[in-house]
Amino acid sequence: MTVEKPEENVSSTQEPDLVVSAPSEPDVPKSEIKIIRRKLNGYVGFANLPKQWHRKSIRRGFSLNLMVVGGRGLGKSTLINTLFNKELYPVETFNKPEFPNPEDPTPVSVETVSAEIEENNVKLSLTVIDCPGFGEGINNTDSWKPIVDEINNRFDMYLEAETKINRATVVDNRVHACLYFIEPTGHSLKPLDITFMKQVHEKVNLIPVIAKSDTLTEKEIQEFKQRIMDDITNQGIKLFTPPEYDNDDEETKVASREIMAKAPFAIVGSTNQIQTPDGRIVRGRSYPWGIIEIDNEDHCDFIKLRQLLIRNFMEELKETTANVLYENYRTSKLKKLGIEQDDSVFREFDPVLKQEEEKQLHEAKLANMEAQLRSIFQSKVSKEEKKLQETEADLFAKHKEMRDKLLKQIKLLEEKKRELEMAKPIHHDPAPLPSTAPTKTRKGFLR
Ligand SMILES: Nc1nc2c(ncn2[C@@H]2O[C@H](COP(=O)(O)OP(=O)(O)OP(=O)(O)O)[C@@H](O)[C@H]2O)c(=O)[nH]1
Ligand SMILES: [Mg+2]
Repeated sequence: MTVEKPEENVSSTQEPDLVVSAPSEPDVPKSEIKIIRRKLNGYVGFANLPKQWHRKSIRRGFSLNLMVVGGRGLGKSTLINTLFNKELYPVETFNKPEFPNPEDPTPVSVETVSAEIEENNVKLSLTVIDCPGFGEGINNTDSWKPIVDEINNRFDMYLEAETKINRATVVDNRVHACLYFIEPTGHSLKPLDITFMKQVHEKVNLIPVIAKSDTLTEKEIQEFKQRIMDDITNQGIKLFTPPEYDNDDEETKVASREIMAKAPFAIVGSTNQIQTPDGRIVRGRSYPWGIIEIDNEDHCDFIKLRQLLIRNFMEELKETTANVLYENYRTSKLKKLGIEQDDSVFREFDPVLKQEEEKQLHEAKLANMEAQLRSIFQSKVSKEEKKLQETEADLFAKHKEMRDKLLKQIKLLEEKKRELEMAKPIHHDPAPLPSTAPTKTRKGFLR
């Protein structure tokens, strides 16, 4: 077993890019927060991450889905064979009529070829999506439709797989790049070229190439390229452009600009090995006037196209497909289905705002509690009041009853008294009654 030796000298030999944010001060705007780059005191281990990534990538392997579109016999299959240095397509031109009958065109179809290729233990699972029949009819106005359908279907399949509960086995069948073959007429783009590119440029990484550029002179190629690019710009057609990152070194930036300066790539395809006059064995095409070398940058743009597709930007092609093209498709598709995203859910977390929200929530809760208590108190008070009123009425009734009773008794007693006085016999009393006021009164009373 091999044990990786910790690179103890990391801190002394190179400065790891550890980014530490200064403790955040509440009133300092984000842009003014200082970023401090610190040297590590010892080996931590994350410098090993690229190695881990590398091992994982090797284990998993890579994949690319490449679409080729262009008129019949423009060298699409040959270019694929040349790019991957493998006979993915048996070149079977002999069986095909040179000039297909435009009266009876075969409808545009989609043919897929897959191959597992390996280079220095790195596996690439390659899928080539060919669209035979494109541009072969008299009326080609709808030639692009089956191709756009194919791109959309692949997006739909991915969207469906992605929305399933089990997403462990989502296979990426999306089209990562589309090589569009322009006929080497030397004039300018045809209406079908423009229509096709306009239909697909927002769904796929579009890479136009000038097919069989060995049929044009160097000067013709330059002029043709210029006219094509003018048309592309005027029509607002977007071509794949590798993104530039701030931390890219100058060399990478220059290389990427050099590659893109060659668009549309003037290519020549051939898997034939031929011998040059100086004795070298090269892939190329031989003519009475000389040899065109495929892998020679002075002869054609094949090398630059290969750098773009395979050596430098394959991952960028896939990332742009996933993060830009597919995302746009997905958003507009879901919108059409009436599914809108509630962005407030993803609102950035702001502690001040959060605190304010919590305060408001708390205050509302308090107010609610207060209202509840007040209503309970009110109902208790009115209950007591009612009770008191009832007792008062009761007392009043009792009082009235007693008074009535008493009045009745008084009446009875007075009546009895009168009766008694009436019943008293009248006789002359020899002793005269004292002449006092009460007697007078009594006399009067009796009268
Ligand atoms: N001069 C020249 N001929 C080429 C080039 N590439 C391919 N050819 C030839 O063109 C013919 C057609 O090539 P293919 O690769 O079969 O073309 P294709 O576009 O796949 O054709 P279809 O699949 O029928 O549409 C073959 O005879 C090739 O040898 C090239 O760059 N220059
Ligand atoms: Mg072919």
